[in-house]
Amino acid sequence: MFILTHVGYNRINIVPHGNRFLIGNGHLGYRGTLEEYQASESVALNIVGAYDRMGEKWRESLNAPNPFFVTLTVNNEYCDTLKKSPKNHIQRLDLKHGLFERETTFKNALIRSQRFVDKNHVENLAMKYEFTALISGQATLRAGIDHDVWDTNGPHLYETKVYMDKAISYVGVTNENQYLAVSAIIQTDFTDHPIIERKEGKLLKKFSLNVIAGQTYTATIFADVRFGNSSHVFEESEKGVLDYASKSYQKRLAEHKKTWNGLWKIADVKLKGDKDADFALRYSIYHLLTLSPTKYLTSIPARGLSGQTYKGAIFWDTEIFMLPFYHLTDPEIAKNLIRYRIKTLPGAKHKAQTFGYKGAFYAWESQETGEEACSLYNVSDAQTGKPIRTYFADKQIHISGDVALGIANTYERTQDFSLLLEGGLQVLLEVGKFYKSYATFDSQTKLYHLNDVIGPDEYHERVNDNAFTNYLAKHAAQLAVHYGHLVKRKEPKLFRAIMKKVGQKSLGGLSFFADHLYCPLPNENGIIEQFNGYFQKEDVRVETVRSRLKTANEYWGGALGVAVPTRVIKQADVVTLMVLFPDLFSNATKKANFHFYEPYTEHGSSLSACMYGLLACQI
Ligand code: IFM
Repeated sequence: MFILTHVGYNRINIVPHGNRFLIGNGHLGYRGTLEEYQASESVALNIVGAYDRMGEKWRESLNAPNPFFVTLTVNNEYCDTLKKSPKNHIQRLDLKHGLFERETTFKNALIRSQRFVDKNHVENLAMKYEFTALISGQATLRAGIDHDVWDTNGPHLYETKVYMDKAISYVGVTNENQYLAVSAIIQTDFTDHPIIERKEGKLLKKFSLNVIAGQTYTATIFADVRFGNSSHVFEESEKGVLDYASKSYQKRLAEHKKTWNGLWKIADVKLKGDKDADFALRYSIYHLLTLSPTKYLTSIPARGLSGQTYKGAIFWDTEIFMLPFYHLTDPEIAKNLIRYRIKTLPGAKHKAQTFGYKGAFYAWESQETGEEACSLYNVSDAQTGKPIRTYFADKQIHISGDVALGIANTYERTQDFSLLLEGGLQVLLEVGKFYKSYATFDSQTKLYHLNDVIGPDEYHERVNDNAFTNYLAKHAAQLAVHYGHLVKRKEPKLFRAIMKKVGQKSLGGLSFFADHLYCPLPNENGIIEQFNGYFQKEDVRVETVRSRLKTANEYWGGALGVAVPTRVIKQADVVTLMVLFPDLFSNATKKANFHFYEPYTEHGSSLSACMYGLLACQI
């Protein structure tokens, strides 16, 4: 099954359906909203790699003005879900072809629309909007660009110019002096003498037409979105939309579908015997296919292309949770995701320096340059609204190891040696250097420790020797040594040049570090302690901790959260370690840890159940 369908209309679904019916092409994401929706309904056309900061607020990804805004009245009766309850409503997402469709019946008209974000032309999107008159009379259709954009921490865009020529275009400048241009061409199959209307943040063409009951009228909209540091983005966008609209909607759609068919030929997985699981898996694959960046050197934000939640930033989610999919389906995409980390190495080095360390400390939340985008006060108190200091940016040091693992796994999958030569090895060495500089050496035991960290379980901050982090850091240092020797053997001259860049004479120091970094072993019950002192925490289960909440949205972590004094954890931690390094642990150890940690796990992140699932499969 490739179709997600929802029948019936309820305003309660406006926001969740925006996410569920999302379409995208790795560069642009368009939420599954209806044409009559506006900022208050969280309409968003999200652009990957485009960010802006408004004043002291969080720097976040940009939502572009919406080129698919359409409203309709027939005989002065609104055909608009926000103003009139529809008689019927069906919304569909065709996963096979990245297509959104709606069909809504009002008293006076039946509206059908279909849209796609073009997989072959990443700056373009197209929509066919048609209505069948159910009564003869007078219709008014308004279509165009809605530039009253929904922002979490905006406003980000200030109008610099609007153009009304062959195309209608809106050009805005951001707080950071970047330009964003959206151009749209509206073609209709009815007599077309529109009036230009500018009101309430919209740039519209108003079409008035006499309609006959039973007849269908179609408007096709082609759009182009550009972002860049010069106002020339307008010319690019105008030219872009003219080129794009030079082929018919059907032709563009056919080409788009062909590309999607090709992607599914490689990526589809069928589960026999469980229809729901089969669909859920396919639905996840669909989202991964909408996310692959093909043209620009960007990566994949944690919330995909759905909007500004998590600031459009890139987390460890990409390397650990998504990259394996691209290894299997599209190694070129996988390599680009790695190249993004190579490109952002200067940001990681800068962060390490800022925090007083050496090497590369990757941003917990990374944007286009790799500078840290994670705020020091990332959550707020549910009762008082006051900001709570979180240490994600400062202490979640496993991010650098996640990047290192991503590089090594991608190299192993692709055997593309250029990845190592063109920055991959340098990143590995800088990551090793970072961990060594972070670690404390105990001269009595001759062991290194990684103190004051946060593991994947974010509820326990500033802990010592988090097992996941230590094993990963050890492995990262081993990778640097291993690939260092490989490059030295194959390309000695280049190896010397890379070592010079990193400021290291030999691999001996990293090798010693890897051999002497403390990694906790299973105890007599086969359990690896999540961090030093975890077993001493209060032994209560998730439900008990939940019952202690005073407010529904209260944060369980931070300094005072309900989970902090207990064994209750946010997400898979030791379990993730075992999934990533399956050969290091026996099946009995995996089983013991699965059963030990699961009752303590809140699964407060979508990164949790999947790891338990994977470990269950291994077991
Ligand atoms: O990276 C995750 C983190 O592990 C848990 N909080 C949300 C982040 C983004 O998905």
